[in-house]
Amino acid sequence: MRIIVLGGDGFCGWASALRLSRKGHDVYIFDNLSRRKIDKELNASSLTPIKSIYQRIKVWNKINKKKIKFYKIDISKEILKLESLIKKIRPDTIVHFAEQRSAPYSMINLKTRNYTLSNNILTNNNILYLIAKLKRNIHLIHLGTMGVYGYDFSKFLLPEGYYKAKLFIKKNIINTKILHPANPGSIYHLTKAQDELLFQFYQKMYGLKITDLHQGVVWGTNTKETLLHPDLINRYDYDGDYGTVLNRFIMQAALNYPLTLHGSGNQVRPFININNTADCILLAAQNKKKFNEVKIFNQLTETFRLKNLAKKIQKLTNCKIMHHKNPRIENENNTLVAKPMGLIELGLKPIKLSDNLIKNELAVSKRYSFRADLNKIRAKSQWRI
Ligand code: NAD
Ligand code: USQ
Repeated sequence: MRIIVLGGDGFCGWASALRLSRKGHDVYIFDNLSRRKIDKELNASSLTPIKSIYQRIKVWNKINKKKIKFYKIDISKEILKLESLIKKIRPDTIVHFAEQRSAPYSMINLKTRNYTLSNNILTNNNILYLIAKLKRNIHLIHLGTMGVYGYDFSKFLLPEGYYKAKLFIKKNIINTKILHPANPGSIYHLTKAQDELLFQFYQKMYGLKITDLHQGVVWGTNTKETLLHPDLINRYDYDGDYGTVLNRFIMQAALNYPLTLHGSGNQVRPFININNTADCILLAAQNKKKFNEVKIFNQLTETFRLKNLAKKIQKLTNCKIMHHKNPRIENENNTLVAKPMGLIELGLKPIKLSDNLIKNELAVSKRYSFRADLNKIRAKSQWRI
């Protein structure tokens, strides 16, 4: 297949692009390198020494039969360039990672709120519009988030996107199927909820084939492919704005920095390893089924209560755990029951967080600990205005 990977220079996109290429697909990466620019703006950088996109691709193309091509393009703005590239490449599938993905960054101030809103919604609308306009049978696979469900009322197994519902209107009952009510906890998560409506709209109006992957927090660094050469190393965010909780805890434990637990630590969150992210993208791309609605898969492999996650790492490393005043406005006592039903049906083999995998990640952090800036660890972005 010919597959365009939007946002293929990022953490999940790079790992997935290499997996698709190694499996024999023709891969075209589109990215505006905004994530690297935000690193400069925040004066932060990946713990691992990631190479430029040009060097990464040069090395990959030397060691792999299938070559990857890179185009620098802003999907939210350069619509004419996007259209001509899609016409030229004639992709079977477009995988869409190209959004501002940090909840804390989206809450720093009005400028980052507005940037996140416009960037994320416009990238989606542009790509959906062009697929509809060009009338090509292109499968759009979008990276969404488990966070659209919210974390307030999942006592029962979460459905994959939709509920069968009875709507009570006075004495009448309407039997129907509805999207799970959106319950975002940050401006970033809100853009993913808005994305869901865009997908419903374009599917209903123009019959587009769309898969929306509701992914949990991704952890880990390298994949089978990024390990093939040091210049292919994947990004490792650890700073207070972009680092996600499990990778941050592992990095902190490796550097003897007390783990930064927000509030009570009773929050439960969904998790998935970066290797499984790449697996899910491949499975979704190879899914030949026709669907008459937007297909939603919950892309997680397990859930953890954060304080238990911290204790698991403490048991291995003897690190300290520190409860910080929670910088976010969030329910600190939620329940969450979720499983990747659809992806398992497609063939996903879940990777679970084991002591050995934690030790591997600790080793990555220790190896690059000399690059860490400890002043960047504390979360600074505040949800309160
Ligand atoms: P990332 O920031 O590392 O990668 C995103 C990439 O998209 C970057 O390379 C960035 O430069 C590019 N990009 C952003 N806006 C663009 C635009 N307008 N035009 C072209 N390129 C643009 O993020 P990630 O962690 O790889 O996440 C990828 C996707 O997966 C995001 O949509 C995110 O919401 C979703 N996701 C990530 C996680 C996670 O834990 N990392 C979890 C669930 C869902
Ligand atoms: N947290 C801590 N300590 C930290 C960092 C975070 O206790 O040092 C807590 C947060 O308060 C929150 C939880 O850990 O309760 C998760 O935070 P996170 O930063 O790991 O993840 P989140 O902000 O939810 O966002 C990440 C990705 C986002 C993706 C989302 C999946 O950045 O792109 O959509 O995970 S989900 O969580 O399912 O919404």
